[in-house]
Parts: sequence; C-alpha cells; structure tokens
Amino acid sequence: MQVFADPITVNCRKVLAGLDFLGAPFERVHVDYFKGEHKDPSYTALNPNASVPALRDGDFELWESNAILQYAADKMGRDDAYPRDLQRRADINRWLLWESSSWFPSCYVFLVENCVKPLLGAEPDPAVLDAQAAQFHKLAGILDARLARSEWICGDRPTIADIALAAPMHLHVHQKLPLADHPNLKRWMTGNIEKMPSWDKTWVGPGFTLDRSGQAS
Ligand SMILES: N[C@@H](CCC(=O)N[C@@H](CS)C(=O)NCC(=O)O)C(=O)O
Repeated sequence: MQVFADPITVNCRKVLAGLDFLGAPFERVHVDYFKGEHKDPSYTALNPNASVPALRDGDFELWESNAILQYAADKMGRDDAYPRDLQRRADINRWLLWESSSWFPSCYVFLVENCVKPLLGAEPDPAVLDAQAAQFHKLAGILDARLARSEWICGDRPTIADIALAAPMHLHVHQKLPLADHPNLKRWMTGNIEKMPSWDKTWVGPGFTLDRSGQAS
C-alpha cells in the first residue's frame, strides 16, 4: 500500500498512526501540505478533494482517512481493532462518522486559531474561540461521559475509533483545548493514546515540526 500524506496534518497523523497500530505495511509518499502539493493535478487525480491523506493499494484508490482505517483493519484481519460483531462495529462506525462530521471541525477551530495563525504571524481571534466554546464543550462532554464508562472508547482495548478521535486533538496543549472540565477525556488522551508506540512514532510538535531535538525529554 502507498499512503500519500504529510505527517504534520491531523488526518494524515491519524492514518499513519492507525496503519502502524494495525501492523499494516505501507510506503509513505510525501505530499507537502504547506507547499500546497495536495492541490497539484498530479495528486488531485488520486484525491479530487485536494486534501490529504489518500491511499493506493494496487489498482485500488481510497480517500477519507476513516475509510482508510476501516479498509486497513479489514485487510489485516485486525478484528480486535475493528470488530466484526454487528453492534460493536456499528458503535465504532458511529464514532468514526461523528469524528469526521462534528469532532474534527470543532477541534480544528482551536488548531487554526492557536497553532496555524501564530505560525503565520497572525493573532488568534478570541471571538472565534469564544463562539466555538459551547460546541466544543458539548462534544467533549459526550466523549468524557463515554470514557467514564470504559478505559478506551469501545471497551478495554484500543480500536480504530480511538485513533480517529485522538487525531483532531493531537496538538491539544498547543491548540489550547479546554480539557480541564473533561477529566476522563484528558486521562484517555494523555494516559492511553499518548502512551501508544504508534502515536509516539508519529509525534508532531508545536509549529508542526517533526524534529524533537528542541523538545525537553
Ligand atoms: N474528511 C477528510 C478530511 C481530509 C482533510 O481535510 N485533510 C486536511 C488536512 S488534515 C486537508 O488536506 N485540507 C485541505 C486544505 O487545507 O487545503 C479525511 O478524513 O480524510
């Protein structure tokens, strides 16, 4: 499999960490997000959305990060990470759809205001952050309630739902996501997700860097 991705982005980190977690072998083809390579016709022929990531497996091409996780889990026969049981799978599918339609857009506001804008020399807009706060807390509260019931999103072991839901908050400290009122969510992110080897291998730092040399150990 080939994964076309820039590892600094939310949905690429999701797929790169997810495929590693699933033990799916792949070759990464770099698509430089900040250089706009995802808009190049040579790439949009593969993903007409002009967004990353995308996957090629022989003649088969696929975009949508969560569909890529589902495909890779099934291809690798990882029934623990994406169970075939009707209701457990429906539960995971629900979180994948919710992540894409609700969670990612809300977390993305914090990413843009508190990470992207400062990188580009602009100031975060407090009005934009204030306007998003109620929606963020509603969604985070849903996750927090779920994580009050179980160690991971879908029980006592990680699934592709965990990887998908973690990705939009991957820079949560620098995004300044207000997690203080959501202790179970914070516990899951810092105590579970960030301890996963697949997550650590796909580390991204403030300023969207992959270079850890400047970081405290
Ligand atoms: N729903 C898509 C979203 C993909 C997406 O929006 N990717 C971002 C990077 S995380 C992107 O490439 N955006 C295009 C742009 O900013 O021009 C997925 O999950 O794959």
